[in-house]
Amino acid sequence: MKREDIIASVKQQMPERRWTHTEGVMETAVILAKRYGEDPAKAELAAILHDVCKYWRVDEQARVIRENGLPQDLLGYDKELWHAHAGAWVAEHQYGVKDEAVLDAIRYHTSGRERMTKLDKIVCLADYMEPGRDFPGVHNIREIAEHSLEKALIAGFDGTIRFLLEKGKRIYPLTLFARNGLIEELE
Ligand code: DGI
Ligand code: FE
Ligand code: FE
Ligand code: FE
Repeated sequence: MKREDIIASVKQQMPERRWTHTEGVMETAVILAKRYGEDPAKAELAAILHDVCKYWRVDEQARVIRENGLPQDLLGYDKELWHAHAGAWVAEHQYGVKDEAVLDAIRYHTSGRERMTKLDKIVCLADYMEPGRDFPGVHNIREIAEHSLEKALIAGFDGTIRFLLEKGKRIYPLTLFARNGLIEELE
């Protein structure tokens, strides 16, 4: 599917404020791609589709995971994790995205994963720091992102892990692997 058609279709599946977020992620992902030497077109395509399933009913998201052999363990963790994996499946099968690197960046944009690719890092970080985000610590993440993709993303995951601890929620193991992997890369 063409870029414009994908945009029109994705936009229609979410409330206006979520589309504004998506535009922020697109813009930020392109800036980060140029800054860190990744393909801006891939970063933008992953950004366009990263939250495509975010406003689907949760039972629909769960169905995509159940019926297509996606990791079933996700269903035992927070529902917020589901839209990323379901979204990658939808990007491939409903929007015809073939590029595995783009699909991975969508798939792991929430949890992260061990040994994240540069594209994974860019999309996940853009999601944390796009201009519309306003949570304690976001300014710090934007500043760190001027010089280190890894350090900025660690700061992002640290915030998410703290949030999950405070809420008494489970942490999906990939998030811990992602953070460990990023720290290892800096050593
Ligand atoms: O979809 P967005 O709101 O743009 O952002 P996202 O896809 O990064 O989702 C973030 C939410 O996911 C955040 O509120 C925390 C929640 N979450 C629940 N369990 C986990 C988790 N995030 C991570 N990284 N790891 C988890 O185990
Ligand atoms: Fe998301
Ligand atoms: Fe995220
Ligand atoms: Fe998002």
